Amino acid sequence: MNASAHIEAVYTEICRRNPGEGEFHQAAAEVLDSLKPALDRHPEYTGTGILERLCEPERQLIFRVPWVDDHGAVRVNRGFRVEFNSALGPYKGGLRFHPSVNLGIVKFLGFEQIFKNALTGMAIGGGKGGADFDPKGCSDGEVMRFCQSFMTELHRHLGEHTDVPAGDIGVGAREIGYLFGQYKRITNRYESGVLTGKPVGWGGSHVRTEATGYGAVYFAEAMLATRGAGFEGRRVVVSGSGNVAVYAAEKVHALGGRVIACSDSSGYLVDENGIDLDLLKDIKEVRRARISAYAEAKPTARFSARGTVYDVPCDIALPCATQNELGGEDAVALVKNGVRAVAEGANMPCTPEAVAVFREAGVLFGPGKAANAGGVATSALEMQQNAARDTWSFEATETRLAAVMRDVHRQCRDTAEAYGGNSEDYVLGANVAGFLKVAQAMTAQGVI
Ligand code: NDP
Ligand code: 2IT
Repeated sequence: MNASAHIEAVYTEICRRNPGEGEFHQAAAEVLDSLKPALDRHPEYTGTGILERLCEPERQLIFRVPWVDDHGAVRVNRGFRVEFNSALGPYKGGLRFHPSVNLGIVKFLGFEQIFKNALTGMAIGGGKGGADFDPKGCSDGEVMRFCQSFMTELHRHLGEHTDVPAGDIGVGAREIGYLFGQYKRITNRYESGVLTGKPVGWGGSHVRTEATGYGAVYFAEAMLATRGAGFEGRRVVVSGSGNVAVYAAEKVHALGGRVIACSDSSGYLVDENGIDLDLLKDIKEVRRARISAYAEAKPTARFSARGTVYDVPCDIALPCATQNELGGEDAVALVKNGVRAVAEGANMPCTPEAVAVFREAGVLFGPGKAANAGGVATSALEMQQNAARDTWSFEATETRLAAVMRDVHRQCRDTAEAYGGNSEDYVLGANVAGFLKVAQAMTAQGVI
């Protein structure tokens, strides 16, 4: 079978075998569409079921999570962990707590994670998990009881050499703390490396909180540098106002750019003076409130519940909220307003239509599996520190993160050049570079 027919057959089988999992189909199509030149050059991967095995998770767990709310009512959520691929190391990837979570979303995230983790050059496989639990409006006690129930089931599948979760949407240091406490209690083991994103002070790594956002900006900086440009004096729009968005904005400001807009699921905020990050952090991290509170506190800012953050003219856009949040029309608006670069801090925030618009217009586009790899890379640095019972300084850790992001950027360009002839095709470069590392390891480990 030739490469195109093979890819087509694998994709058809994914859709047949995983009905209704639209996000997983989308993520798989995005990777498969890039792989023809890799399969043409490596025919050995066509006859050995590499693609078929890559697209079928090694293990998928779905479990009941019962918990008692503050009114004494029993609530039931659904928990997931998809252990997708362990060719390069223990399953590694975050947990997402959001009402929209379902198996297809966890699978798309786990699939992306395989290639992202490969690009980091660290010894980590791919996995993802979560629950359709909505922490918004829950008390700390409710979140703790939920996390304890979630871990009561999940603990048997985890381990520092087996599967190492971390945060994602709705899961930050508070949740990781509760999850770790319950794991320790059930197993009677202080196994630091079983979860990453722990608070600094008892096993967490400096820079993990900042890493995804900082890393996305380093990646965008590297892309811009290839065209002799940078962040200095640039108008930047960031979507979301969570962990990734806030620290992306912080690094943009450190590099001399100005973040003039951000958002949450209730609307978007424009502050032409540059978003005041101390105020934003207080609203989102301390008060856990909505961004509309920012406009109430700052008369220079404007909050809008209608339209999107991408309507705001900018030079650089950093989508840092969630999947498929930036569609074709948003991309057209960005291009019309002169956007030069887009780097995905979130996982798959740009729809295929949006990516096509950027490609057509020659806009630099950094796909999430490359641009947001700094978070999981720093998780791997946390695992290294835990294994050595060591703590590195903020500066030393950030230097490592910056080096990883430069290397991911270089791999994307070199691979895109070698397999497609256009070094600016970061989508092709990221997909092929990640795929080749995993395929080599899978081949060496036999049919498993
Ligand atoms: P947070 O929960 O800290 O923040 C998420 C932000 O996105 C919030 O502002 C939230 O708004 C917004 N958002 C979430 N879901 C939706 C939705 N359905 N519609 C509109 N807005 C939404 O999550 P993170 O910052 O950690 O994650 C953001 C993205 O980055 C995700 O795609 C995640 O997978 C990805 N990522 C995260 C990494 C990490 O280290 N945390 C690493 C790599 C990627 P609201 O509060 O109103 O819900
Ligand atoms: O999407 C991601 O890379 C994450 N949510 C971080 C995963 C991790 O293990 O740090």
